[in-house]
Amino acid sequence: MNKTKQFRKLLASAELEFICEAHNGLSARIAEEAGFRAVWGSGLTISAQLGVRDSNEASWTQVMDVVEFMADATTVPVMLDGDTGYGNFNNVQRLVRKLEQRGVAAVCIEDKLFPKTNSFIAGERQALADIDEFCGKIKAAKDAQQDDAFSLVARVEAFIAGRGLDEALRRAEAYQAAGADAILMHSALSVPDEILAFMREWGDRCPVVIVPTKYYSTPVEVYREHGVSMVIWANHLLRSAISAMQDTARVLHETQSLAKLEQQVASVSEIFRLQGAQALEEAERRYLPESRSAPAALVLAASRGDELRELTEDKPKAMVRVGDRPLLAHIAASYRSTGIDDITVVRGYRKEVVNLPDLHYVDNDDYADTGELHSLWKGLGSRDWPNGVVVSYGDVLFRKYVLEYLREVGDELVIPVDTRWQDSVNRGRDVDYVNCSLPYSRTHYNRPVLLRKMTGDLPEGDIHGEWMGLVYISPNALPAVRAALDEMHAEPRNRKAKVPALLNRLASSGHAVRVVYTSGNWLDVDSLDDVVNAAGF
Ligand code: SPV
Ligand code: MG
Repeated sequence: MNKTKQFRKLLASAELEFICEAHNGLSARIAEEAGFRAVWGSGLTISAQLGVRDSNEASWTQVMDVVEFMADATTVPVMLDGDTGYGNFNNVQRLVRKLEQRGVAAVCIEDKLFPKTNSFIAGERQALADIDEFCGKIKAAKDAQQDDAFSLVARVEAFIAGRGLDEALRRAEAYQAAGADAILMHSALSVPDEILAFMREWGDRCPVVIVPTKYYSTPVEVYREHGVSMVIWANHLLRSAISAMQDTARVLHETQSLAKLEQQVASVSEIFRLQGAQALEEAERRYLPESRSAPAALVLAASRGDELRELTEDKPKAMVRVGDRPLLAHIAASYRSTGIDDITVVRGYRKEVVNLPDLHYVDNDDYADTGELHSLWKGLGSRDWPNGVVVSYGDVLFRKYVLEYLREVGDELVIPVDTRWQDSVNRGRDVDYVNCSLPYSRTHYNRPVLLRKMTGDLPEGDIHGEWMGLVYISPNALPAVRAALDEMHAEPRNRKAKVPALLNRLASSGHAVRVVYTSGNWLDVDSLDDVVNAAGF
C-alpha cells in the first residue's frame, strides 16, 4: 500500500492511532523503528533543529528539503505541518503538488495568518484567518492533489486564540464542508476540557486529530472514549535529543574525557546502522567491479653498495641522493603513485640514517655477512601481507606502470622481465638473465609465460630478458614463498644467497612464477654514472 493510502487508513481506523514527531531523516527513521505507523513533520521541531524560530523563518523550500529527507528515510507516511500554507490558496496548491512529488502523504494547514507563531507563544494574541479565505485554501489544496489518497488536515486554532467552543465548531464544520479529510483541534490548556467539549458536540462527523502536548497527564483512554482518531506526540524526539545533547556537552566540557560518556551514548556503529550502511555494502558487492586492494611493498635496502665508494661511507646506497632526494624517497614515490602506501624497508648498513618518514622499518643487523635472501626472510616474516606484497631493491628505480602490470596479472607470483637486455647498461655486470617457457612475442603477448631459470651465466641463445629486480607475491602465493624461504634459510650455505635462488627453487619445484615482459623503464643504480643518470630518470 502506498504512503498516502496508509495514512488514509490510519485516519479512518476505528482504533485510536498515535503518530510521532520527527525533524529530520534520522529521527523519522527512529520513530518508524519504534513502531509508529506515521510521522509528524513538526513545524516547531524542524525549525528548531535548523536553529530558527517557529515563525516561518525557514523558507518553505527549506522545510520541503527536510521533509523530503524524512520521507526518503521511512516506509511509513509523513504528514507535514504546513503551518498556514506559506501564503494564500495559490501557494497552498504549489505546496501540495511539491509534497506529492516528494513522497509526503499528508499536510496539515492551520487557520492563522502568515507569518504564524507557535500556538504556545501568546496564542490568545494571534489573529485567526478569515473562515472563507481558509476554506478557499482547503478547496485549492484538494483540487491540486493528483493522488486521491493525499490527505489535507485542517487545523482549528479557535481555542488557542481564546474564541471558545462555538467558534471551534463553526470553523470545523466549514473546513469539513470545504473538503478537509480530518480536523486537527488544538488546545493549549493543561487539561483536555476544550478538546473533550468539542468531541462531545462533533461526534464522528469526520476524523479528529489532537496534540496533547500541554494536557500530557491525561490518560489516552479518555481520548479513545471520546472518539478521537489520532494523537500526535508532537515534539518529544527533539526534546529528548536536546536534553541528551545538553548533558553530553556539559560532561565533555567539564571532564575533558570520553571515558564516562562512552557507555551512555549511541555507538558509532549504531549511527552506521541507522544510516543503512549495510545495504550500501551489499550494493557495492553487487554493482562495483571486484576491487583488489593495493598490496604492500617491501624494499630490501640493507647493503652498503660498496661500488659507490665514498658516496656510501656514511649511508647505504638507498639513501644516496639522486637529484633532490634519496633514492629510497624516489622508490617510495613510485609506489605511492600507484596507491601502494604501506611500504616496509629492510635496513642494515648505517640503519640509523635510513629514516624517511611514513615508512615502516625492519632491521637486518647481520647485513655484513648475509645476502638479500636473509633480508627478504626477515622482512616477509615481520608481519602479515593480507593484500600481497611487491618486493623490490633499494637501488632499483622503476616507472609506475611496471607495478600496474604486475598487479594486473596479479594472482600468483609475478616478475617483470626486460626484453631489451641487449641494450641494457647493465651488460657485463652482475645481471639476472631469465629463460622462460616462451620468448616475448608481439602477437602472443596474452599467453601466460613462466620462469624456467634465472642466472647471470645463461648462454645468449637462451636469454629471453633481464629480471628487473621486482617480485609481486600475491596472497595466494605467499604460503609457498614463505615455506621455500624457511627451508632455504635453514641451510647455512644459503646465508649469502640472493633472491633469484628463491625464484629458481620455486620454479623448479613446479610453483608457477609468472613473467610479464616489459621493455626498459627501470634503472639499477650500480655505479656513479648510474647515480647521475638516475637524476634524469
Ligand atoms: C508543531 O509541532 O509544530 C505544531 C504543534 O504545530 S504545536 O507546537 O503544538 O503548535
Ligand atoms: Mg507547527
